[in-house]
Amino acid sequence: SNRIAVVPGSFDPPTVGHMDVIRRAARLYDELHVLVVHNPDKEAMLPIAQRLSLLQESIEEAGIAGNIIIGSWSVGLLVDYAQEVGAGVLVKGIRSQGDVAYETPMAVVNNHLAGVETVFVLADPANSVVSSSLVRQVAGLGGDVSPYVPAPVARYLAQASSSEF
Ligand code: COD
Repeated sequence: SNRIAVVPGSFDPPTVGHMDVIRRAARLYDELHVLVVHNPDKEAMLPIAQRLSLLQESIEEAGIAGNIIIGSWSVGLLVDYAQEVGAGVLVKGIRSQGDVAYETPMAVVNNHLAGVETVFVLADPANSVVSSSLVRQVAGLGGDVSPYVPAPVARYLAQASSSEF
C-alpha cells in the first residue's frame, strides 16, 4: 500500500536534515519506517545499534513518534524490506543536483525490481549543506556540531568526543 513509506539512510549520525525529511514524510503517510541501512561503501563512525537509539531519542524528543517505526536492514535489497512491511514508497531528501544524480539510478532500479516508487522531498535550504559526512569530519576534529544535529546526537557526540573519537 502507498499509505506506508520507508525513509532509508545511513544516519551515521542522524542530522537536522534527516529529521526534517522524517518529520515531513511522517505527515504524508499513515505509517513511516525509518530504516538504518548498512552501506558497505561507507566507513562507519557509529555502530548500527547506536544510530538506532539516537534516532529513537531524536524522534521522541521531536514529538513525532506516533506513526514512526524504527528499524535496521543489513542483508538483501532495500525493496525486500519495503515489500516485507507492505510499503510502496521510499522517501529520499534532495539537497542538490548531486543528490538527484546519485538517487536516480536507485529509484529506477527499485521501481523495476519491485514496483516501489521513490518520492523526493526538497531539503530546506537552511539544511542544504548539512550531511552526516560533514558532521563526522567536524566532530572528529573537535568542532561544535550542535547546529547540524538533533540535541540527543549533540549530547552523545560531545560526551563521546572526549574518549571514543
Ligand atoms: N536535507 C535533506 N535530506 C537529507 C539531508 C539534508 N541535509 N542529508 C541527508 N538527506 C537525505 C539523503 O539525501 C538521503 O535521502 C537520506 O537523507 C539518507 O542520507 P544518508 O547520508 O544517511 O544515507 P545514504 O545516502 O548513505 O543512503 C543509504 C541508502 C542505503 C539509503 C542508499 O544507499 C540506498 O538506497 N541503497 C540501496 C540499497 C539497495 O537496495 N541497492 C540495490 C538497488 S538500488
